[in-house]
Amino acid sequence: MPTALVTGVTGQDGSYLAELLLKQGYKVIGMVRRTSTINFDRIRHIQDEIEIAQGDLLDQLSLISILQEYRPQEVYNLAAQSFVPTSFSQPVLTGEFTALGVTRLLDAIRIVDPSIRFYQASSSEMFGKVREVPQSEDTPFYPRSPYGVAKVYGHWITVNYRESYDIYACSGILFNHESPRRGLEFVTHKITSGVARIKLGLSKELRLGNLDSRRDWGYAPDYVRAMWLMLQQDNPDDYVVATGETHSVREFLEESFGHVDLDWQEFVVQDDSYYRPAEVDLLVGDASKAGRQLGWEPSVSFGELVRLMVDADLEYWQRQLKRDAASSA
Ligand code: NAP
Ligand code: F7E
Repeated sequence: MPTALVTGVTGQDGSYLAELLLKQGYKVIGMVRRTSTINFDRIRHIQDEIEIAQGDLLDQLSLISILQEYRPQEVYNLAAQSFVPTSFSQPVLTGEFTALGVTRLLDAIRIVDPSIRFYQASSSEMFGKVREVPQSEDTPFYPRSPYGVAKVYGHWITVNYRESYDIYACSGILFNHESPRRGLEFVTHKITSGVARIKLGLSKELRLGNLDSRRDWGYAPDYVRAMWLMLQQDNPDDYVVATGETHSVREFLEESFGHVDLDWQEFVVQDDSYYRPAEVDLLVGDASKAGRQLGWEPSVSFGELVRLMVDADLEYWQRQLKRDAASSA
């Protein structure tokens, strides 16, 4: 039974990847950092099937110890400070987690067992002010946030360890991918949760920033499959993972409010506080290399993604309402 270590297992992608690896017959070690309150909401259903290991990307010795204890064959580095606005307010901490954390983990691999296969969660945010449309593995980077800058560092240090130490290290340049497990602060889940609350009479408005920016939005479970495929090839390489379609935040609003027969313009309030110091205006990926070499393709369309997220939020808030009614009865 192969062993895989997943950092960031409590996050959106970590939880879906852990499920996929369990299905493939792996022993899964999920690395979690110590918090005063346990935050296992996304992995509660598989908590008994995976092993939890305490570690932190800020602490090199904890990474070395985990590798020595569990001897994984594959390491997926999904942990990061992943919210772009927080990277503007906490740029140094973002660099520590999202940039230097990658070096700490790669160096732990080099010291403990350089035959470990390594996946780095790189991001389309590295393309930032895009140099070409669509963006592929050959598009030059121009990050527009401390998060994007940190991810560029993480990407190149992964390439550097591959070339310097012959480590099987891959960088997956993933475009935005979403699901009902997406953090509530990201625009897609903020919108679909807002739509559900408005439909059920729990909210009256939804405050948002820039509605013009365009993203290439896919479905997270599809994207973790690409991560796994990258580590099953003969040679390590870097891949763009995307749907190839781009939509504006405004189109996301039209689709999600439309799904519950509401007009978004009656509820959305534009709020300057959600604008960023520098914006990424347009992202759309060319995933043809992943298609050719990994046999990967997305399975969920933009419309399906929006509808499944709205439906999941409607179900969630209906359940909360029933619970509240039962407890007050
Ligand atoms: P997420 O939901 O924000 O999860 C991030 C994970 O990182 C959480 O489990 C978090 O743990 C953990 N973490 C943060 N700092 C840590 C530290 N110092 N030590 C150990 N763990 C730490 O992110 P996601 O959407 O699943 O994304 C996964 C990865 O892909 C991230 O690296 C992200 O930057 C990258 N990415 C995401 C997308 C996307 O569209 N989702 C696209 C491209 C790249 P806690 O639960 O303790 O906070
Ligand atoms: O913003 C606009 C905002 O925060 C998308 C992360 O997973 O994907 C994610 O980064 C767009 C931006 O995602 C609000 O200005 C408008 O243009 O959902 P987001 P992101 O910044 O694209 C990449 C690939 C990652 O790697 C990151 O880790 O939506 N927007 N109004 C808003 N965004 C938010 N969050 N909240 C608003 O109210």
